[in-house]
Amino acid sequence: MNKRLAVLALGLSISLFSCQKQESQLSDTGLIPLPVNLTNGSGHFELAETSSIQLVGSGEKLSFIGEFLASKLRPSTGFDIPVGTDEGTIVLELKGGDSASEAYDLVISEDRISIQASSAAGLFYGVQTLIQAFPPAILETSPVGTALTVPAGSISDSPDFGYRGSMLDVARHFIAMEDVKHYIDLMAELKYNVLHLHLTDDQGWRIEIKSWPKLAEIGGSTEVGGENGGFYTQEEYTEIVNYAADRFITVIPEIDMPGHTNSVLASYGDLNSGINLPDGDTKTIVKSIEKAEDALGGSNIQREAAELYTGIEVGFSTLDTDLELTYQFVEDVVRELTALTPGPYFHIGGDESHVTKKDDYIYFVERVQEIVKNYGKTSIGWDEIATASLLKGNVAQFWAKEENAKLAKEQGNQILMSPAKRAYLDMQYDSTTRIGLHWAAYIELDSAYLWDPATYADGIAKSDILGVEAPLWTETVTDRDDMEYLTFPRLAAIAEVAWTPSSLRTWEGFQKRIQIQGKRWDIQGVNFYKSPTVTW
Ligand code: TNX
Repeated sequence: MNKRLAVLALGLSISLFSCQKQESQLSDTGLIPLPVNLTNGSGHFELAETSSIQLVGSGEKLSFIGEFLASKLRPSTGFDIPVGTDEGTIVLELKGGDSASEAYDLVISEDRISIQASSAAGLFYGVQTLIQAFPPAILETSPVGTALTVPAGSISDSPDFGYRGSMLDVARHFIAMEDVKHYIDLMAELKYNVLHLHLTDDQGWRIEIKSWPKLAEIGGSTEVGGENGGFYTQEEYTEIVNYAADRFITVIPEIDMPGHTNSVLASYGDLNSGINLPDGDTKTIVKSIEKAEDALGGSNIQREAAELYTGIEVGFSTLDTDLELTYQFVEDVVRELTALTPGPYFHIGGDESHVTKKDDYIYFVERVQEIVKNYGKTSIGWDEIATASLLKGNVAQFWAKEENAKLAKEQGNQILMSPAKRAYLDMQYDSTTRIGLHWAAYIELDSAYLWDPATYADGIAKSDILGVEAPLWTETVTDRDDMEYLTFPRLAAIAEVAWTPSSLRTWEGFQKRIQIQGKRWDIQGVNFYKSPTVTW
């Protein structure tokens, strides 16, 4: 053997040897949220021309999940990956048992992968974990030409909180249906199960209401900054609800009231008891009718529509809580929207009603809760609603005031945790972030990750908590790029806060795994923030 050949052979054997030694472990594949139990095995499973998916059990959802997995494995492998009931190499089994459980078991051996769950949701989460356990290249949209393998091992997993949500404010800037679907896909990968749509605010009304058509036509016509806005027809809303449901995500619609209602008051003058005085910019000031009458010497004030509002101030508008028509309006909206919404919840807003008198606010919230209940749904509202007397089972969404969370707890109601200082996706990462607000905090990735819902608020224990939700307010968010930039990677951090018990979570562990998640987002073209707290 000549010298060059010998060196080459040596090099080859070293690299072969190190290849074997470095075979990655299941625990190193960058799983987010971190599974509760994971055991590494030896060897790996490799996708091949002969790979197929076998469905065991029954139901429409089962075949959807099988096809969903196949659709993720086909493009990058170029293999057929048929789905059926014949014996296959990847077995998805829907067992009998607790259909409310979101748990799953995933076992990967050299020649077979098995995912078992007693609910379709659990099976879907097992599938999401399996996809993450492959190298990021599995997400490529054309054949990669290299072996795609997953390390052997087993996982037994279930979530810490049953409500794992994110909110999109589609009111300040309208978010097109295709972008909402895209967001749902990215949420599903992280095992979120609730999408809260903030459908209305001062700057826009985004859902068609057939009995009050001007809400969408006029109230939906603009957005922050004065561009054209938009709204979802009832058919489009249903399409979003169904798209989310296929991915085991429940949509919760929010109609924010009695404050944050300028778009309503601009659509129907009959609902507007204030006089609206533009104060030099586009801001509308609403005053009570009595005050206006006083000021004008008791003359009869004509109700007239407010001006559309395109700024970002909060807290200046209110529905008239003494006006019967207000409750007719609320009931019509609740009736139409609950009929389109299969999930158990209806969000009534209730935040920052700074120009509603306290007693009026309480009266309004209590009356609206009854309306929602009459249509078979449970109300959720921002934490201020706990100043009213809450119906049994209703939920207060904590965002700012611990006193309000405590009021809810004292009434025996549960709390949804969205502390603005940790979970608000619209907060800037630091003072240089090109978009976002910072009234609550700057939220770097570690800050979004390093908190525990069960100890965050004094006096609020784990048993008081329904779950966790990360809201994206969109005052500064104008398109998909902006949405992705503020949301990722923090949405992954909050996913783990909601899914993985805090005793199992470490920042160092998350740092390593999120780096791999970044490779997945790169392949998917997601414009995520390259936080300096991570080596990407
Ligand atoms: C507060 S959070 C609001 C929203 C704003 C958000 C901006 C809450 C219930 N109300 O109206 O969009 O701050 O961060």
